[in-house]
Formats: sequence, C-alpha cells, structure tokens
Amino acid sequence: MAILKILQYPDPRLQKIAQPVKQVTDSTRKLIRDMAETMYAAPGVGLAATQVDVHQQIIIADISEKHNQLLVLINPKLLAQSGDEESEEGCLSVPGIYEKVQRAEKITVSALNERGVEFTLEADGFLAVCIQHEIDHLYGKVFVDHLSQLKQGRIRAKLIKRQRENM
Ligand code: GNR
Ligand code: NI
Repeated sequence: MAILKILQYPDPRLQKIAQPVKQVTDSTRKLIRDMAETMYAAPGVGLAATQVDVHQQIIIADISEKHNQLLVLINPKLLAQSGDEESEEGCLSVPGIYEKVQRAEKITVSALNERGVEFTLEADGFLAVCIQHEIDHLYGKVFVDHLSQLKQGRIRAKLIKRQRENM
C-alpha cells in the first residue's frame, strides 16, 4: 500500500476530465487500495482519482465513524437528482477552506464496484453531498467552482501564497 500525493488547488491537473475504466483489473483494485489508504490518512471522507493525478472515473467515500464502510464507485452515473440543499464543504485539494455549496438533496447513482459488478445506490444527506462532490472532480471541477468569482479569486490567492510559503 502507499499514500499518494494529493494535488492542491489551483493545480491545472485538477481540471482534467477522467476517462471511463474499460475493465476493472488488479491494477484498478491496487489503485483503489492506495486511494483508500490516502483518504483515511488525510483524513477525508471521500477521494476522486483525479486528486491523485489519475484521470480515470474512480471515486471512493467512507462517511462512517469507524472507517469501515468504504464505498467504491467506478464509472459512476447520476441517474436521478431531486431537492436542494446547502451545506458546508471542504476538499483535500483545497485545504483549510470551507464554504457553503448548493447541491441536490437526494441522488440515485449507478456504478461498478471493485469487482466490476454494476450496482445502484440511493443516497441523501451527507453521503449525497460527498458523492456529488467526488463526481464533480471526475469532470475537472472542485467545490470552489460553485462559488462567486470574488470568492474563487480570494481562495486562489490564499492557496498560492500558502504553497509559496511552504516551499
Ligand atoms: O474530506 C472531505 N470532506 C468533505 C466535507 C464536506 C463535503 C465534501 C467533502 S469531500 C472531502 C474529501 C475530498 O476532497 N474529496 O474529494
Ligand atoms: Ni474534494
């Protein structure tokens, strides 16, 4: 297992569009194990392959307290969305920044699991927020992109300054 490096906003690689996984193989499963180790170590409740500079449609999430309910979604597709809800989000690629984002309240998503078997999941509450946040990453979006231009500019400047200071 290995802890992977998480790209930091505004790294342009976070804007890449992830490609569908053609076949779920041992190397896919190895990547997922490394992503899980990276997410739990951070710690975070979700991670998209995009964040570790792998541009394949793979996301994971675990919102359980005991870190024992890993959810793996390969080639996720949003089948349905309903309702509206606003909640505070953070992102491992945008450390230390928390802002309110509006999302659907309830979603239905289909995906392949780590064995390549298709399943459908209905989610609401915090899990629905996380899954939508992760799917955004696969399309090159971070939660900051949902904010006003003014806020985006401030966050960008703050993180660039911080990254410069940490060199
Ligand atoms: O760890 C995370 N916490 C979080 C909190 C509110 C809404 C979304 C998230 S996902 C985030 C991990 C991450 O960056 N996933 O891409
Ligand atoms: Ni994120």
